[in-house]
Amino acid sequence: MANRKFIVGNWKMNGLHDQLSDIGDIAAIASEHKDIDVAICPPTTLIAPAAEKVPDFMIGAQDCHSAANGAHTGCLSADMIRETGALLSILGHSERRADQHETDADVKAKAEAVHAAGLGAIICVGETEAERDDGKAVEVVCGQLEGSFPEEPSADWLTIAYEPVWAIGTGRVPETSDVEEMHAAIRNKLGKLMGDGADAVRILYGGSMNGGNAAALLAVPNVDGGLVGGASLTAEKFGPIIEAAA
Ligand code: G2H
Repeated sequence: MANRKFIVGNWKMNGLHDQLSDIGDIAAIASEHKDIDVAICPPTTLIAPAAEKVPDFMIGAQDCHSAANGAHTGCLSADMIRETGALLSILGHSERRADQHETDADVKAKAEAVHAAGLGAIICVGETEAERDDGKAVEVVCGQLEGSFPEEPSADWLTIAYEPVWAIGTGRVPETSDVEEMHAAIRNKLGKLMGDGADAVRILYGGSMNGGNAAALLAVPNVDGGLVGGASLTAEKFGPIIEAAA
């Protein structure tokens, strides 16, 4: 049986309070499509006001520290994230793996902290263009998945996002045959890592998804949704992606 589609907007470092109206507009579109799940992960500053504005809509964070508390200036714990009203967190996005030097072990620890706090986790994996050109894309992505994988995985709280680094924010999208190959490899790896529950873990595609290409990407086997950056910032752009998934 196909998994319920999951469309997640990753606002990255975009959005001031004025943009709460966009979250309201997106939530209104999502409310018309009860057969799929939709979430927005705005900057941390907007989580609490967004959760208050649209209490029936899923709001998430973009990162979370693995420690419960302590001397980690500028960081937020999973309990703090939950208190803001977030229900999930993106973890190990390639921008954080590059900019903040996050390792697979860091991402695994974050996933376990998020789970302990009762939040969902979206673990991101993806190869660079050089790794793809070297024919190592599947090996790299499956290695990241294994290294980032939590000890007690369950589809109830865990989602995987495949985001080829070279497709992020570039307008370039892999061939659907390459997406199919990678998502099948991730599904196979999930089976080895967790056994029976693997088929229910949703695997999202991310990287320059937009209203024009979403339907084709979402129709690929084992693509259970999308993690969307630039095209999630307004209802005008994100609405067609939600509708393509519904
Ligand atoms: C990939 C994606 C969101 P964009 O990072 O996670 O961004 O859709 O802008 O490529």
